[in-house]
Amino acid sequence: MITALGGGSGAAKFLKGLTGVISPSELTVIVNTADDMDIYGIRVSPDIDTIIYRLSENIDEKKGWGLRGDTFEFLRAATRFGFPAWFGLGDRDLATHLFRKSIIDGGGTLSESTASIAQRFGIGEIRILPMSNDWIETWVETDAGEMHFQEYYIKYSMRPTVHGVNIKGTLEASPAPLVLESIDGADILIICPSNPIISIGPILKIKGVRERLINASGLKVAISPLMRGKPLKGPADKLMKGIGMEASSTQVAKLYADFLDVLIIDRSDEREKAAIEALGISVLVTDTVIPDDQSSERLSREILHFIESLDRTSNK
Ligand code: FO1
Repeated sequence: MITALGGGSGAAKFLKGLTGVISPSELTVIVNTADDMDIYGIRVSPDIDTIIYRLSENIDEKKGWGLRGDTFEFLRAATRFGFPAWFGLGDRDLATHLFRKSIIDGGGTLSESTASIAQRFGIGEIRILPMSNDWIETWVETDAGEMHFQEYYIKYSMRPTVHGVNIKGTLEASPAPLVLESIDGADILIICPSNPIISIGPILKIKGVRERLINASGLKVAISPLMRGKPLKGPADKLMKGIGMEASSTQVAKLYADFLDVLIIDRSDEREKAAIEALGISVLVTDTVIPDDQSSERLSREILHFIESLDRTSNK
């Protein structure tokens, strides 16, 4: 059994390759929900949808989110009534959100709606678990005031300078069903190449998750989302620097050092290998750029082979 923890587009691309090299029924994904947001009276869950759309091959490849071929007529019509139009809610995507809303308004949970949506997109054999069914939202403090992460990321295109990140609701939130069990029961735990602050960070803040990871018997592996201090997409470096951290693979290793066994870094960060190994973490240096399914499958195959080589040496 493999349990992966991840967020949006980077995690989805990695997981798409992983499901090409292992049986999907062996995979559990614990997904970040701190990007969730209420808009037009609908609760959207971008990271869950991005993973389901990518794994079911319905993603809009160009954007990296939303449904392929989607249109935005609702959004255009909504502006007539003064609705905000900065969040690209597609017409087909809207059906997913309304279905999720119908389950939750009917007394169901985000876990149940996620399992049902995955089922209807034909990937029900993969267990996709929200990290929690409770309200959690990421807000960023910027020189333009405090705002929801999505507003910072989309409406203001990450232009405002970030001074702080508040992941609201994690203290009160409980792990969703099967989350802790899927950490305990995993042979391998993979931290996907997602933003360590707002995609992986919130999952690690959920009650019990971090200590289960520390005590889990499975091998814990992470893929750094940074190359020469930059992510392929998104604000990871801006947020890390905004809260006074270095934006580097070494810094990522330090954030996970209390549970991590292996960190996968890109060749462009090879010079950081020794500093990361000094933290007691094994390092695999390879090409972590995964623009398509075959490069993503190659990365997963390399990681699984590296893990087997570790097992062989450790069993000696
Ligand atoms: N990202 C954008 O850059 N612009 C958008 O308009 C946008 C709309 C959107 C709608 C639904 C959805 O599930 C995701 C969407 N995303 C958009 C991506 C989203 O902001 C990111 O995937 C995550 O929140 C960050 O990982």
